[in-house]
Amino acid sequence: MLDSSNVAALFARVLTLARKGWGDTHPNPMVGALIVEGGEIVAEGFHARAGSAHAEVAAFSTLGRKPREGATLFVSLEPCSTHGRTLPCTDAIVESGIKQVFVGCLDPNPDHSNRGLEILRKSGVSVELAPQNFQSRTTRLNFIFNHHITTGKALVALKLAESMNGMVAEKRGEASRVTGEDARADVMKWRRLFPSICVGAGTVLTDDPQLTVRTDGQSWCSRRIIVDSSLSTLSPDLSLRKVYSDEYRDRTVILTTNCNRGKEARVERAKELGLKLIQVNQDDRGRVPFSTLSSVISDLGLSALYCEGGPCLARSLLSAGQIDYLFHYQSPKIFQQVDAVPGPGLERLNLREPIKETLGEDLLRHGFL
Ligand code: AOF
Ligand code: ZN
Repeated sequence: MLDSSNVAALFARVLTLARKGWGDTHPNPMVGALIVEGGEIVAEGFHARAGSAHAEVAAFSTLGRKPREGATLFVSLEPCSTHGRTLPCTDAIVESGIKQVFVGCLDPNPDHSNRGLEILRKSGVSVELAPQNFQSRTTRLNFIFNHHITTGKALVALKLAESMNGMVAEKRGEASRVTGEDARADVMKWRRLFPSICVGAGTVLTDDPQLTVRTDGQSWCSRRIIVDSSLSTLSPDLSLRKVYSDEYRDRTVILTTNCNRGKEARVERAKELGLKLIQVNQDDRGRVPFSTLSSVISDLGLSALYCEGGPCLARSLLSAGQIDYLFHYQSPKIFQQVDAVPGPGLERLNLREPIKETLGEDLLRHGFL
């Protein structure tokens, strides 16, 4: 018999297994599963990418035989009950003969929610949901999937770091370090999770960022979206920016207006470089309307976008009501120079389901807007 401390430890383990799919499972959720026999874990699995085996099936195939009588399955998400890219996990569980299943949280997918539990129970399987605090943590892990599957829209997140007095840079036109080492490592973690990343033209001109993830000697790049209404980042007198010339240049998409007047040479340069341009109807100020961002991301087949500033992009997105999720890094530094650049005043924004973390000397609060 499993007591409550065993159950808690096994739930913690399935969550760790689920996280192995971090950033690789879109548009699917991260899911972990394990099989226990006689109080011991005998097999583990996780969902590695959409189209590949679901976590439960991965655990069964690691086991490589029928589970013994009295075996228990732990899975971080309610087992699916329909035929999607893969067969229903509820079938696999019933066929395996397992009679006890612990489930981390319900699947918000309207096709599955509660259905998986019902099917299992009707088939004589005892099903238990995790304690409420664990359900909340497990649900939160898949905040991108949850938003996408319930709204049908891509989740748009904004990341911005501000000094204690609400500045985003010490001096206009110069890249400055607002946060420390730990906060920057944290940004890498979120970049790795999101299937696409976005910056405005100003950031590309000033910082020439790569927007890649560099950890443990490995490098990785999501789809890079550059919002540049006038294609200023492709001005012929400008040296080629890294996002247009590095090894991941085919991952870069430039979002601009469909009005080519005055920027013919820049459009030509984009074509010569083989860069992908997405041209949308301009707004009354001749700019890319931010209301198009979420649908542009969805049209690219992506479920979420991580916007990394700068302050102009942040301000425009916030005032257009386009941000679903905010990552607000707060540094204890104070930028007092007269030419310090003020942020959009994130402090005043209330977040739903906020999470607060300490990262070295900085703070991060993140949550839904
Ligand atoms: C599970 N275990 O490991 C995952 C589940 O297209 P498919 O067949 O991959 O199905 C995707 C749906 O299945 C997805 O929307 C979500 O509801 C569920 N994901 N379910 O039992 C898993 N990844
Ligand atoms: Zn499944």
